[in-house]
Amino acid sequence: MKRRGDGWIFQPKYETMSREKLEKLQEERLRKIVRYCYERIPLYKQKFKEAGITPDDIKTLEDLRKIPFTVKNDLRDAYPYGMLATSLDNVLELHASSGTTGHPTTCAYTKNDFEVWSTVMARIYASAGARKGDIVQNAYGYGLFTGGLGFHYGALKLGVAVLPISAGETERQIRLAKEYGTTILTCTPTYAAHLGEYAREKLGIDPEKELKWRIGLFGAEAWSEELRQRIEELLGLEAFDIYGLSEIIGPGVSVECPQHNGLHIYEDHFLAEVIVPSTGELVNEGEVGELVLTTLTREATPQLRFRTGDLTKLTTDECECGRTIARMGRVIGRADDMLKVRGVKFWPSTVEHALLMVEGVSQNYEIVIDRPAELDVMILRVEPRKELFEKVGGDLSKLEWLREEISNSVKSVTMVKAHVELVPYGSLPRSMGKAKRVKDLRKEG
Ligand code: DLL
Repeated sequence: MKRRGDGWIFQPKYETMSREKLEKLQEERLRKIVRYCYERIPLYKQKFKEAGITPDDIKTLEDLRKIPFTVKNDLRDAYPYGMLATSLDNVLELHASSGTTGHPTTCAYTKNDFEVWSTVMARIYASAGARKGDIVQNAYGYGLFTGGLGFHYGALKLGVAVLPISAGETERQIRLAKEYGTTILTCTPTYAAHLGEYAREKLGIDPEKELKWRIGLFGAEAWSEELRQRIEELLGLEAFDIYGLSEIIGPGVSVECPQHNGLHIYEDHFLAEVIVPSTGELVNEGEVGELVLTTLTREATPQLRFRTGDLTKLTTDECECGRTIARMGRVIGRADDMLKVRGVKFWPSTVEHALLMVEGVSQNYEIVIDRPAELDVMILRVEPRKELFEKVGGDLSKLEWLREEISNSVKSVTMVKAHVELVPYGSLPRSMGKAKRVKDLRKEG
């Protein structure tokens, strides 16, 4: 995949302002939002009281550290309207984020929140090189999931056409992509890979030659650099990593520029810190920890020091694209998704990295952790690439060498010896949204 590098900057005023000016702006906004939250949301008043502080104690960016963290459970306890900072008359849209546990939290938007959301999403499209004349095929799910509407509003703001197809109906996705000549694909990375496979294998369409997709904006789940390469090969487009979460804004917190060297955070709206999860202390710049975000401009459901659970690192080093805003690294995973097998800790994305480094392995895999007796076992079910599977006539016993290579790669990267099972190409479930690749049978009893 050739990098095109034609990304541009939608709002240079905010994306390239000097760090000094930016910090001044953040400080002003911080003082304002802190008072706003304190006066309007009982939970914050109570947290401030417990910490022995008032909004007057928060004057500089350093003072932020005095504010207690907000965690997902705070939002769940306040469901449905306890975290709302404005009266319902000012709310234009409500989203309920269900998360994996099923306890919902509310994310609400005022008119101004829409303006912010659509603007940061327009910045994201521009960063990847979207221009008037482009057509976005928005294959994120529409509905309470924030992906579909977030990408929709951003396209409208930028003035590019959007095909609101939502997730699923894979054959129709490819057909419409061809008929309408859509140029930008937005969906989860897992679904992007599936679309590529499906087009090639079921419909005999080579997306690189027969479709016009040139940009992909993929996020909502952790994915590896190796998967990016696979997707770019399968679809013939340039793939950008985009990050966000419902509680903060939806998609729109950060995105890669054409340098593909970290995701630029829109720091005029979202103040980022990285902490050691166990102690809450700040890590040094460049060290991995849990991302904590404060919304500087959100009106309906603002958050102070919200613990995202996502592990990443931050850098404020200058980027060649000209943006001065900080960059976060690709998200490794969520603190609560970390796997612990026989005492060794690692993330599913590390397993993906180890798997996809092996030539001949497809991006379709499943991680099963079990404890049949005393010891944990990690079983990896992996599909070989289609060409290879067909070459051996579907006889997986002829791919013993591949099984061994996978096992060695995973062992050297995670330090855990996995039991690798090769399974027929096409046999594992394909996902249209956020993939569930890990089955921890220890937890299921
Ligand atoms: O997934 C927002 C989004 C939609 C982002 C579309 C990008 C594209 P939630 O459903 O609230 O919101 O889930 C948020 O998803 O805390 C991360 O754990 C994970 N996540 C989101 N983007 C990425 C990414 C949307 N680029 C949760 N890499 C977050 C890794 C991601 N994980």
